[in-house]
Amino acid sequence: MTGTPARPAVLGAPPAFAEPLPVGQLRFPDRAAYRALFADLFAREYYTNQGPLAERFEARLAERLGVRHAVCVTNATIGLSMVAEALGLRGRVILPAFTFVASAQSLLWSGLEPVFCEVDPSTHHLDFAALERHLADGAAAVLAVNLWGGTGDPARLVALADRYGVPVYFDSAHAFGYTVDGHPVGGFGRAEVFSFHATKVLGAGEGGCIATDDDELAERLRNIRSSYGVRAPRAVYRTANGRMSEAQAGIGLLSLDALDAAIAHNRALREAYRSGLAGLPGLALVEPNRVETSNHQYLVLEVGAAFGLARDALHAALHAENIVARRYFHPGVHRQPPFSETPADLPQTDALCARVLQLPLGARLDADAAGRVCAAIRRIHDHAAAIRSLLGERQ
Ligand code: T4K
Repeated sequence: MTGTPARPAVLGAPPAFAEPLPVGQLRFPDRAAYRALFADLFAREYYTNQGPLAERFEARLAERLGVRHAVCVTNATIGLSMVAEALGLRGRVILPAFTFVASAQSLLWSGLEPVFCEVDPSTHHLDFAALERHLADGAAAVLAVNLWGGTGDPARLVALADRYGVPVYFDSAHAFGYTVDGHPVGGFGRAEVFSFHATKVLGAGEGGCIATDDDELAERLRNIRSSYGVRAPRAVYRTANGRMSEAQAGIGLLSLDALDAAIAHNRALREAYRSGLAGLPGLALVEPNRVETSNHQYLVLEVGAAFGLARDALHAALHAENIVARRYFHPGVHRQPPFSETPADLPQTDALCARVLQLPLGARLDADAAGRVCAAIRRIHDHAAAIRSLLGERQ
């Protein structure tokens, strides 16, 4: 770690951090608990196929999410494809383009046609008027995405789609631990799919789960996943080998024990960022939309003209400080292959993709480090004119 340079690193000062500080600060379980877990796993010589850890993890997830079924899977992407298969979807599925590419890729693997819908720039979630226009054109389903510790209005969304007889399911990869309208996120629509990727608030190394209150859908999902864990056989057209291993489930259980502490840590960091960025023009901290309780897993900024630098210039200047901010999601999925061949016309999504920036958050960061990220941003702002001319000359 270096001292506090008066100038930003992009103009030649030493970087604010000696080592790269990534956005995803992984949480590792207590080492002793981790060793005991793996000692037990090796002693039992049972690695996968709905073992006791996977069973226990599913029961605890269902309880925490307030749903009848949590079906654990290898990762969220395969979970999304499994839901599409279990619902028997064919044809067009409406989803936002302001999402991680996996949301749309899950549809391609299922032979479905993504129809990209505008998002509301004030919520970052599906725009209801645009959604209704797409519903009127006909669709097999809506795949809504919960982002940034927040959600759209899931009850309103499901009620709107119901009027058109269209099922809704949710990509809730970001959404573990929220409550909205007095309910944990997990029970809205036909199913919700969570990710336990290493960078998520609840990590299992890799992994995910499908939450649903629908007994029949859950049985179909268990049959699609693999023969192990099936409670009642169902004739399914395609299977997915989407099992969760015992190692994943074990890490997931340890992470679940630490979840509330992780959320409290995130909340404290958010407050540190809020006070560190206070008064800086042109920067808005995105608040978790519509929820009563958030997991605060993503720290999202919107960069406006008053900051003095465009989002991409701030991104480059932060990288020079070893602050590895990310432009989630840039470009929008409609501008990524193969969709970029005939990109949908989504001006609100494009504008949003051009101004959002994620800052580091998570286990390795403390309030002091968050303060130093904010101080670096302040220095960058103070030298905006010099940085503009430097980056302009380079381009
Ligand atoms: N839907 C949505 C809305 C999603 O955001 C995602 C995934 C999915 C669906 C699909 O879920 P899964 O099928 O993955 O379960 C990351 C994550 O890989 C991805 O899970 C996440 N969303 C997306 C928003 O971000 P990358 O390519 O930017 O992540 P990556 O691996 O570069 O990690 C970010 C940073 O974290 C790295 O720069 C370094 C640090 N890191 C990461 C890992 C994995 C570490 O220090 N150690 C590690 O082990 O996509």
